[in-house]
Amino acid sequence: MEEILQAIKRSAIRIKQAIQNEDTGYTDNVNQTGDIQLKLDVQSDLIIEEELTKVSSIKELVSEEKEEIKKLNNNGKYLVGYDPLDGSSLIDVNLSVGSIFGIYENGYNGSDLSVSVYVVYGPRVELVIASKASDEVGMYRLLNNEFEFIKNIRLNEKGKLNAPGSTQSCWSTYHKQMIDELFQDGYRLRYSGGMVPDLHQILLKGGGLFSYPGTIDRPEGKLRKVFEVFPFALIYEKAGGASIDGINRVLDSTTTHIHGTMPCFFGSNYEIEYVKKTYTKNAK
Ligand code: P6P
Repeated sequence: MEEILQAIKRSAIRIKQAIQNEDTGYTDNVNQTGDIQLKLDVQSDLIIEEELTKVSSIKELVSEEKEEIKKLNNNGKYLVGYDPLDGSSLIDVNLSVGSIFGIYENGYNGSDLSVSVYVVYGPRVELVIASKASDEVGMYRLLNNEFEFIKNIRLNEKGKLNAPGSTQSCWSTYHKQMIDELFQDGYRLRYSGGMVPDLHQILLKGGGLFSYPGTIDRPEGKLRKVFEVFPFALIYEKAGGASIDGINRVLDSTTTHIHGTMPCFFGSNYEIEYVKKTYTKNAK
């Protein structure tokens, strides 16, 4: 596992340099999710693949930017799913973006997730790691080209931030009422459209709620289970919070398609209980 974490750190340093120096233009390609790929999407994916390919304990890789699974070592123990540059369309307006990694064993269900890592490329480059085997969520910062440990992250039981994603005109009536009630309760709107910085902010500011629900236009939501939702669910649970699909625990969800999506809520316990109560009451 340590070899994988070192490869992720090398990738992050290279991606940071690419973001700062390379072309932010679009390619002519569309990825699995229907997003037009930025040259930086492709380059970040290549960097990660190159670095992870050096690690003999990895059995296979699957990228949000590629349809197929890439087999590496038959005797490898780990399966790595990753989103190389999440929110990349924000780069050309100079907002923060991130890379997300889920390190799985035996399969890609929520219960198979062993370690989560994300990197946020902002004014500073920071990396957060959570493991199924530990209750600590470690935050590291890139200083003099090395990731140095800064602190362990803990969520408060109740927070102050509200990050409501997806198309508001397609929300259910009860979801809209729930979000509005949080704002009436004094929560602050914090939403950039970048999952990694938005979730990083809630973690570091003590808590709140990030939501990307199922909607009329996208009943299964938009965020990808293997590359985005499961990794952040482990991090939020280990930081003392929770993650559900509205009713059920995200990490109890199974994966039928590697690029599958699911509605998701991440937050402090108070807010997640509030979501669960609202959705349970309104379940059909
Ligand atoms: P919306 C970025 O494209 C992304 O995949 C996540 O990083 C982000 O949370 C979400 O989409 C934003 O989606 O529909 O709120 O603009």
